[in-house]
Amino acid sequence: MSGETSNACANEKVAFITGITGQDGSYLAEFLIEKGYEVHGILRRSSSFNTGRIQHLYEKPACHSGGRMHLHYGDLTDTTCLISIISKVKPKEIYNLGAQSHVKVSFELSEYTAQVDALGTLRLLEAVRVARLEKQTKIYQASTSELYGKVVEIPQNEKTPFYPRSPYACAKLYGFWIVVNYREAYGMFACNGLLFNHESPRRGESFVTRKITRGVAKIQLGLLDCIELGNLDSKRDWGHAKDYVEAMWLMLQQEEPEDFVVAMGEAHSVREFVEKAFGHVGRRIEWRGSGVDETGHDASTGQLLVRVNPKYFRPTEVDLLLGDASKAQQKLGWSPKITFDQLVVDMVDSDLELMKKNPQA
Ligand code: NDP
Ligand code: GDR
Repeated sequence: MSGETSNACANEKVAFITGITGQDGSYLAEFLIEKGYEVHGILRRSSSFNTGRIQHLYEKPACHSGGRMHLHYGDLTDTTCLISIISKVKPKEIYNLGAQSHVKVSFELSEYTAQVDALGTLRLLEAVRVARLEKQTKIYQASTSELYGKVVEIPQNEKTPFYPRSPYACAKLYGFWIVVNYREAYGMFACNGLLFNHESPRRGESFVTRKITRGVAKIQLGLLDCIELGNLDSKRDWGHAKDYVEAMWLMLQQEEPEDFVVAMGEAHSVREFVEKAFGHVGRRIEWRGSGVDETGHDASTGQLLVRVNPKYFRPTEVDLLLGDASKAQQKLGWSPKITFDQLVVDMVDSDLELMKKNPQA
């Protein structure tokens, strides 16, 4: 933990990441350090360690002792700390990835989600203004395909109208528009990345892809009987987080601030993800029943592997997300390197390795 002040002047490569301890923040920190940046991030106070995803960076002398990575206690609900850190660090680039990012949880924690995801974005923009950095600091806002919500048009691009379907998406809608407003009102270089779902072995355990790959690994090792899931029919455009953090950086390297969709351009159902993940360990799923009574079985042995549990259903669901990333491909020169099939394999293999080392994980 470091409260050290940056020695770098405003012209050097200095980045500030909110959400550095999360999936994307950890990959982005790696990516930026690799590019020679000094990276600062905020760390939330918690009763147990929450630095698991960046521990390897923190322990690397080149990143830490060499002054390449600095963590500051902070929170997007605390204006004073944001002003203080930003004034001190004077980042050239800010990546606002910090959020209560779980859609289902946002129905239970709706006000808190708005505090962090909506007002947190406003606090950050204001902190940049208070520090008088609005003309020199570029800002990336983690916007989301969840803004499209109820299907209005397929595929979804930068011009598709929004129809949010959760407190999370409504909070992120405010974040999107306040970024656009500050860009227009104060000439700030602020961009929204409309990123579709992206996953990895570092994905939080309660998101559906990771829940499935952990479940497959545990079942294979005899540590679990069956995976309980919610809506198997919803479709997502899933990519790999490693590819998506590059798009964030590219947005801030442009001459003009603009908003971009980042997606693979293919949609797969949750059911299909389950089939691919079990397929990778040599098991074919046979589906029986329908709706809340649907179950998935090993086609050879009949063993029950998947069961629907309505407790995982959402009050309002997003049925289909499919992105059109043509603008990012043309203007940023961005294209994904990791396919959907490779993503599934990466996650299952990683969870198998993890569970073998530590069955309690
Ligand atoms: P994670 O849930 O993995 O990480 C969220 C990060 O935000 C964590 O570092 C978390 O800290 C931090 N955080 C939570 N609450 C606060 C707070 N009050 N103040 C400061 N930081 C906070 O999310 P991802 O890495 O997957 O996503 C990154 C961002 O991108 C999020 O804003 C998400 O909404 C958005 N997004 C994600 C997509 C995806 O598919 N992954 C797609 C589109 C957008 P801690 O570790 O302490 O919990
Ligand atoms: P999402 O991701 O809501 O798209 O938000 P999540 O993995 O939670 O859900 C994807 C779809 O799977 C269905 N589903 C389940 N989901 C979870 N979590 N658990 C289950 O057991 C389950 N069973 C079925 C869901 O109903 C849904 O349709 C993610 C987050 O990263 C957001 O922060 C981000 O903005 C969006 O992706 C783009």
